[in-house]
Amino acid sequence: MREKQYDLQKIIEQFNFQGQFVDATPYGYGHINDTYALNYQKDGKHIRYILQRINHEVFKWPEQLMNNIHLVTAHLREKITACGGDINRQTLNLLTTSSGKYYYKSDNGLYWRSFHFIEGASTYQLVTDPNQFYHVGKAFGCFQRWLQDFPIDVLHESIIAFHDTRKRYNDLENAIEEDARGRVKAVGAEIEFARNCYQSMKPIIDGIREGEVPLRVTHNDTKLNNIMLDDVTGEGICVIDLDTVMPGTVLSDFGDSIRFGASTALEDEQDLDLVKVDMDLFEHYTKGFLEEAAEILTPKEIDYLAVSGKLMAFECGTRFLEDHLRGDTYFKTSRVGHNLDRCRNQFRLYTDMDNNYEDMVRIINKYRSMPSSQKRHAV
Ligand code: ADP
Ligand code: GN1
Ligand code: MG
Repeated sequence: MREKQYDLQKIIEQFNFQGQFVDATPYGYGHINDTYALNYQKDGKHIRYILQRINHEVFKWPEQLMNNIHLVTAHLREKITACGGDINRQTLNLLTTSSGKYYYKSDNGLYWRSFHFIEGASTYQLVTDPNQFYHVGKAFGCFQRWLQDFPIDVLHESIIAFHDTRKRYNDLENAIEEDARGRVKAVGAEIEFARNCYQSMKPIIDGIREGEVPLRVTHNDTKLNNIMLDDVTGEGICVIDLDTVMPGTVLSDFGDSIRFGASTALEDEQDLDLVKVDMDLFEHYTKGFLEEAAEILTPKEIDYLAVSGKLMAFECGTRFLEDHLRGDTYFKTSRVGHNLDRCRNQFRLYTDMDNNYEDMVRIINKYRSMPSSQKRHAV
C-alpha cells in the first residue's frame, strides 16, 4: 500500500510547461509509478500534461531508463513521419526541464518526468467490444514492427531478467523459504498450483531461455491500459508506459496483452467464476497483431504465441504470490490480501487458457500468414 504526498509545486516549476498552472490530480491505474494529470490554461485554452514520479525502487537506473525512452520515441517518430502519421499523438513526447533534461531529480532523490497529454484518446481496464481489441492487437503488432530495426544493444535493461519466468519462479521459492510475513501456511493451495504449473511449463520456459525465439526490442508490459485508443475512430493510436521497453521476446508482449485484455474479468476480480479467457477476444487480438507483425516473426515465434498467454498468466500470478509473501512491497495494493486475490485470479485464468489451448493453436494458424497489404497505415 503506497499513498504518498509530494510538493508538486516545486516539481512542476522545473519543467517547460506552457501557460498558467491550474491544478494536479492523481491519474490512471498503474501499479508502479505515481501519475498525475496537470491542468494548465493558456490564452483561454485548456492544456494538459502527464507528470510521473518514476518508482526508483523498481527502476533502479532512472537516468538510463529515460535515455531508453528518449531513443525509442525518437525512432518511433521517424517511423510515424515516414508513413505520414501524427508524431504528436502516435508516440509519447517528453517535456524538457529548464536545464534541458528529460527528467528532474528532486533534492530528496525522487525522479520526475513529464509527457505531453494525448488528447481525444482513452485507456481502458476492460475491453468494451471485440473490435476494440483487434485495434489493440494491431497497435502492439505495429509497435513491434516499427522497433524491428532499432539497435537493440543501445538499450539499457531497465529491470534485469524482467520476463525470465524461471527466475520469477525461483524468486517465489525463495520467498516461500523466507516466509517473511508468516503467510506461507495459508497459501498451500496456491504454492502447489505454482509448482505444478512450473513443472508443466518447464520445457517451454527452458526453450525460451535457451534461445528458441530471438531477442527483439519489445514493450514487456502490454496491458490494455498501456495503449491509448482514439475516442472517435477507436484505433490504437499510441503505445504508452515505455519504462520496460528493452530486449525481450514477442511472447511476453503477445501473452501479456492476452492475459490482461482477453480475460472476461479485471485482474482484481475476486469472484473466480467470472475469470475466463474470451476466445472471441483472443481471435480479434490475434488477427490485429499478426496483420502487422506476422511477416517479421519466425515460425517458431508464431507457434509459441498460443502458449504465451498461459505463460504470462503463470508468471504474473507467481509475481503476485511472491509479493503477497513478502508483505506487498512491489505492486500497489489497496487492501490486505489484494496480491493474493490477483494471484488466484491469474491462476484461474491459466487453467481456463489451458482448457482452450487447442482452440488458440487453431486461431493462431488461421492468421499466421496475414497478407502484408492489410498493414496499418497512419492513423
Ligand atoms: P504506470 O507505469 O504506473 O502504469 P502509465 O505510464 O501507464 O503508468 O500511466 C498511467 C495512466 O496515465 C495510463 O494508463 C494512461 O491512462 C495515462 N497516461 C499516461 N501517459 C499519458 C499521456 N501521454 N497522455 C494521456 N494519458 C496518459
Ligand atoms: C505492473 O505498471 P503497470 O501497472 O503497467 C508491472 C507489470 C505487471 C502488471 C500487473 C514494471 O504494470 O509487469 O504485469 O503491473 N510492471 C512492472 O498488473 O513491474
Ligand atoms: Mg501503465
